[in-house]
Amino acid sequence: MKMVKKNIKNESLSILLVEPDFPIPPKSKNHKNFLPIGLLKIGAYLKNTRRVTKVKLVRGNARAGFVPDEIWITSLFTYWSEYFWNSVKFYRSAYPNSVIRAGGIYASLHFNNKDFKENCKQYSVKPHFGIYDAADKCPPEYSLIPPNPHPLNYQIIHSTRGCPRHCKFCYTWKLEPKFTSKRTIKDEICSNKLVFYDNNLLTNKHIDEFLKEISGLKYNSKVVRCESQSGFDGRILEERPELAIALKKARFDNPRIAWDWNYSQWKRIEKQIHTLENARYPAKDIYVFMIFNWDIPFLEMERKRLKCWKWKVQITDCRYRPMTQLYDHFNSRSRQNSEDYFIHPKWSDAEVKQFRRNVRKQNICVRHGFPFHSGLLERKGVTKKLSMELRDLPREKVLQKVPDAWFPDKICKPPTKCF
Ligand code: B12
Ligand code: SF4
Repeated sequence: MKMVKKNIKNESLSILLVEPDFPIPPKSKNHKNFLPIGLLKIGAYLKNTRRVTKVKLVRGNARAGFVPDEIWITSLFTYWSEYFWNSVKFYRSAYPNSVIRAGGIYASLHFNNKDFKENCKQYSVKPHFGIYDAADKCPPEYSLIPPNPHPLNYQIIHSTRGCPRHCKFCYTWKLEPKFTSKRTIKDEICSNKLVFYDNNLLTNKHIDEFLKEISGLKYNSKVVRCESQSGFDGRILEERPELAIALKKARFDNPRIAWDWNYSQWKRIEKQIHTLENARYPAKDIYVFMIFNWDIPFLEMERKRLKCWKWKVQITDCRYRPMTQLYDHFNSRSRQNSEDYFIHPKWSDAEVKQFRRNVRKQNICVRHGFPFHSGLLERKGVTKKLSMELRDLPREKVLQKVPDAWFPDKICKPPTKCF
């Protein structure tokens, strides 16, 4: 690839921001889990830069309608690298003379990787490592997002960057080596719903005054509600149970904690759940993150699942992929092998899928307060009356009436045999 034309200092610039065509269902594009928030911050920064006269965001691979001087492509999960490279190829061929810059999670985690560097050279891409400091300070420019398929009814906040802990399966402390905390966010508020993308919110150095500020925040004369996409650090909740009450007062919904390690830790997890319950969070609104397809084998994970059933809390199952895994063609409906997606040496494809199914069915039971799950009944749509009748029947009777009834309270190995 020949060298691209260099921009001359003081020349005005038009910039295209690109979110690759990640496998996000179109209807979820504006969902709180899938917003190219890094690009929105960069967009805000560029719009305030005098030399930049035009900034446009494209989601996917499509021509811009003008020839951009620079194209800034973001990246996300390492196992979505192929979508990133497809965008690079598309934009390099559409605009052979534009400068292409790349950043985001995959570009940062593979920044020093030989293949990554060679590909950057081949397509004449300038990679960037980690946070883009000047942009990170800017509130995201939400106006860059078209209001389709539905308008945004939330805003994303980072109150901290980095994490003081160094868990071995986590890359946050590599991506964000510097730990920073904000004391206040009141000047950033532009919505009644705040979604926090902090890695570990409770480690905010000013957490007490921070939560106090949020509990008093209003937007358009209405209170704000909050959610943290990452879990609350259970060790901090154990040491400072009053923080659970402060979170509730700050109107944090659906609190999540993590149980990434062994079954033997259940007493601590139980205590953390009780701390949240004591702060008036109903058990079914509490979520426990669990990493699976990892060092802890299937049967131990099942024992962890049974504990969550006993506590009547929901599970957020997180399938592990190592950083070196550059693709993920996981399909819950078919039999697959390690060529399709990463399968941990202690796990099998059938176990990965069985565990996921068990968690999904169990979560439905927890949410609806039902003692068993049935796909047949779910498809038919059960009347309230029948569901109340079935709820009170002994197990054998339920199985006579509902042959596919699945009870969460037993270890359930693949394929479907339970013992
Ligand atoms: C919030 C979050 C989520 C949210 C939202 C994700 C999202 N859309 O960003 C949700 C809940 C959906 C999520 C889910 C998962 N997540 Co997550 N998540 C995060 C978290 C905590 C923050 C991401 C964030 O703040 N983005 C916000 C923006 C501002 O940051 P940014 O995109 O990096 O952009 C900045 C820079 O990168 C740079 N930049 C970005 N683009 C560009 C482009 C150019 C040209 C330049 C110059 C600069 C630049 O500038 C920006 C401003 O500073 C990160 C940890 C982290 N600290 O990154 C983990 C993280 C990304 N998640 C991770 C994982 C593993 C997951 C899950 C797979 C967990 C699981 N097993 O279920 C799932 C995946 C679900 C799926 N659909 O596949 C891993 C990814 C590891 C990997 N291999 O890629 C991370 C790194 C955490 C970890 N455990 O190490 N996650
Ligand atoms: S506490 Fe959470 S965010 Fe921090 S290193 Fe561990 S897993 Fe990552």
